[in-house]
Amino acid sequence: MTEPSAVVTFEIRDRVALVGVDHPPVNAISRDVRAGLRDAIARAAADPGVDAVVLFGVGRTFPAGADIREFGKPPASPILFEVCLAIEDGPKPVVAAVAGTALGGGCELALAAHARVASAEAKFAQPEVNLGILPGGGGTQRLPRLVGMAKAIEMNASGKPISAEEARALGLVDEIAAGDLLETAIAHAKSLVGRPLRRTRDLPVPPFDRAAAETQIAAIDERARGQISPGEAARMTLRAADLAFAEGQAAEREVFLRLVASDEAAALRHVFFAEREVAKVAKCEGVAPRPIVRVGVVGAGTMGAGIAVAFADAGYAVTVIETSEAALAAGRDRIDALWARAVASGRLTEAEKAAKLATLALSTDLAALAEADLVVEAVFDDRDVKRDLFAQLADEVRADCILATNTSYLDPNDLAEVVTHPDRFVGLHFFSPANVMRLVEVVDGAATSPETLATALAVAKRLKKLAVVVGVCEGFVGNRIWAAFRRECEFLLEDGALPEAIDAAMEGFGLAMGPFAVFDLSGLDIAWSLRKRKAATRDPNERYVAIADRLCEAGRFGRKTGAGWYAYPDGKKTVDPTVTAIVEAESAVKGIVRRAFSAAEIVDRLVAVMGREGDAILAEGIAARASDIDLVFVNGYGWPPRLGGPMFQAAKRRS
Ligand code: 3H9
Repeated sequence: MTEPSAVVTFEIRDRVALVGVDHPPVNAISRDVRAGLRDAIARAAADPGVDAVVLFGVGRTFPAGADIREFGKPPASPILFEVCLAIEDGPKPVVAAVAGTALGGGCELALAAHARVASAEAKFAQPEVNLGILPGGGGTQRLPRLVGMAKAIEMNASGKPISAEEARALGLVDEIAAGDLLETAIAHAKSLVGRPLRRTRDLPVPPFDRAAAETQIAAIDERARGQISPGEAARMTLRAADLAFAEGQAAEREVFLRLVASDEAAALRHVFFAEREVAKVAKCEGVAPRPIVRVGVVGAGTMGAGIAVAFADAGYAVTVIETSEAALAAGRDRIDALWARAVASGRLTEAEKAAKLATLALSTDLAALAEADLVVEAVFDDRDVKRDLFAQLADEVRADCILATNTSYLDPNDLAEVVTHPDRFVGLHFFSPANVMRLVEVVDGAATSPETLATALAVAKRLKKLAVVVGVCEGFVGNRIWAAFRRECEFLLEDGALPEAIDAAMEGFGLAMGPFAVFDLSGLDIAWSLRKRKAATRDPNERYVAIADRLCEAGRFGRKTGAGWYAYPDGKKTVDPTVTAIVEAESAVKGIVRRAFSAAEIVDRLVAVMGREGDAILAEGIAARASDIDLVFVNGYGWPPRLGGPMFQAAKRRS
């Protein structure tokens, strides 16, 4: 027997050994936890004063999974499935007492116990697929034996949690504790003493419809859009029906080791830790956010309506301001339409929608914001319009009200000049549709106080958004890198690639839609008018590609005009020889000899340019970390998490 573990507690109460995992903050199952559990189980088995074991998590949660920081390093003994087997094989009943979140390896520990008692608010999930892997502690083989094949495939492939109540209905939980969880688990454990142990691995997989399971798996592959782990998790779960447990366990281990070493898993781990890091903002350390209850949204166009819905959905009291009754009515209709969509998809009932609309305050008078704690401006992206508005707002709102701009391209420091308290001024750059897109760039202006920034971050969290703090520069992080990317796409065009080849390369790389298809979807006219506005001040030595201008001059503004980088006969995207001719003619005008580009070359060039722009952003202090930039693209620009983001990809290519 080794020394008592620092991360696994052991106590005997009333002839029951209480084995607690004590590894804050989430009791992740590190090597020391695994060794501690193995030793504690052996100690309980050997002690004649112990009849049964209760396994629990010290503090707020049952283990929330294997320790992700160990992935990517050589496996350290004992490995999780050995610990699970030690629990299951032991001579004395082991009951898992589950509070909080039994996730991943934590759920697998519970599956290996002889019974499970949960608190009412406990949750169970196998979220390994979100990290590009599959359950590696026997979860693919034990779960179907307890909950049936269809549900086990769903849980292992989706990673979605189920409640304690659902777990009880499925047979995953034996008892929900009405009172104290540990006391209930102790009583449950005592009730099992002297009875044959119910070992999950010895249970047969309940009969199921194999054809339905295969259809389910095909749908999982389809939805995964190139991510391999969900399909792998589903298929390995299905094999539980065909293999003896030990064989299934060995097969699961083999796939686990392959997946954990994959590019997909490395990228998804990067995103996981990036999401934890992004919340750490040095300027706000130890700073308490202000309480925010009443929120004003000025402007109820597409952005403003989405922003108002996002705030109302998060429970804020929202007042929407427009310039006229007609504009207000149109804004209200837009908001109504967004909630109607939620009703159509079953996320909201008609009654809930009506209640939300009823609580929304609408006004054409800025004085209606006199008591607002926060006002978000989402009016036309024009400097004079916004400065006028903020100057007026500053007179109407309380002196402690936070003012936020949703500008995409204007300089927030310039806008802040007109307000009386620039320390209460911040950028909240939402992405469209604002009630759906997870990203918000929180723009930390020159005068923004730590308290204002901390409040903006707390608000974003309550909106369930992913907030990335950025500094002031044109386009902030996302649009600035996107502009560099767009420029490089156009250089490629002029140098010899065609739009469809660039799109195919980027889709092959993993983006859901190639850049030119995206340009067509969002429309080419706004960028065109921006280019025209800047034409007079453009550096004549700067390389300028006029192909997009030629398309716009021909009235090709993208999908909305039926033609752009592609033609859309009957709405179907089609390569258009007219575009090919325009592209080739522009190369000829510049005397460029067009050459062929391989898909790999296109991807490398585009990723490299994003990486370089990102490096410049980091050097200027506009973003705090490369991983923050990656989150901008994963959450605001449709980059699949399995690619890790442009900075991750650029670094990978450099190494
Ligand atoms: C697995 O189990 C594989 C097995 O099947 C097979 C193995 C062979 N490991 O999110 P938070 C850290 S795969 C290490 O802000 P919350 C996190 O980095 C795993 N560290 O808290 C952060 O650290 P810091 C399957 C972890 O309350 C701190 O804990 N499990 C782990 O908002 C707080 O995290 C999962 O995928 C971990 N497993 O949410 C669950 N988990 O303070 C992943 C967290 O230094 N975890 N940390 O930045 C979660 O989903 C959330 O963290 C959780 C808590 C819901 C638990």
